[in-house]
Amino acid sequence: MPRHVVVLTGAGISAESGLGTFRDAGGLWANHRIEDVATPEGFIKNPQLVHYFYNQRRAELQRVAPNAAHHALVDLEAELEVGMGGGLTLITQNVDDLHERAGSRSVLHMHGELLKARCEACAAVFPWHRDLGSEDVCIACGHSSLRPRIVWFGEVPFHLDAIDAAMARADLFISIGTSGSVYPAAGLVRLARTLGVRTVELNLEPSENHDFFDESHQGPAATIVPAFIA
Ligand code: BJW
Repeated sequence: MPRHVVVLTGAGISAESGLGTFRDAGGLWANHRIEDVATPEGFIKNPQLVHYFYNQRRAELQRVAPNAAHHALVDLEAELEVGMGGGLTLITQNVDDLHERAGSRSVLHMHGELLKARCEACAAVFPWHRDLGSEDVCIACGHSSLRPRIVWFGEVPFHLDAIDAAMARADLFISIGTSGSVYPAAGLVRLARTLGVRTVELNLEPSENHDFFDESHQGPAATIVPAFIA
């Protein structure tokens, strides 16, 4: 029985809650150009469009709830801590807060969080209270340069040191609901293999990294995650 488990989640775990993924048919990238809404250059070019995109996604987030896959990870966390004297490190690429709402206590949001904003002038981070626009002023320094606290392409993801530390002590790595197409997250399975860690993929279909996993289960997350963890 593993004691230290690292779980990496992607958009697929929130799909059955009602949030769209990125690369599936009809996903977010089917309707939006990545360069326009998910790069620093896009934000410089048209901040109102980027704010609109994230304001819409925040509105969607208010209408959804965690599903059985999010809840199963809470159970796993409790089981590892109480029963095994180990722990779970939950790394998510998702910017939604469904893991927290399910009850996960410690979540590493490597691509940022929809419900936070950051000042470009002084880097202060604020909880989101209402929709943002280009005219919004940073409370801490008075500059009007608030941006979503999201990691866009070309920016360095958050929590990389904590992720490396967790991988170094892991004895099981589980990847859930991610296409394995965005780095450095997509490289974690290869790191796990290098470290001799057992690797498991739980996804609707084989991901781009499918061949690197020791074990793979295909199906909707709300079904296969609770089944795997039980
Ligand atoms: C279900 C399901 C169900 C559906 N049940 N499953 C060439 C080679 C290597 C790297 C690069 C390269 N060129 C450029 C790069 C770097 C770049 C990158 O990786 N580009 C690739 C496109 C190649 N990466 C970056 O720029 C990153 N930064 C970086 O590298 O910094 C340099 C650095 C790193 C480390 C140290 C020092 C320096 C930053 C990446 C930022 C990604 N940001 C986004 C958008 C922002 C967040 C937001 O707006 O929400 O993050 S992109 C988007 O993709 C989002 C996601 O988090 C991310 C991953 O997507 P995810 O979660 O995998 O979703 P999908 O849609 O792709 O897949 C869903 C999966 O679920 C599918 O497989 C379905 O089958 C499945 N599914 N329903 C179970 N019900």
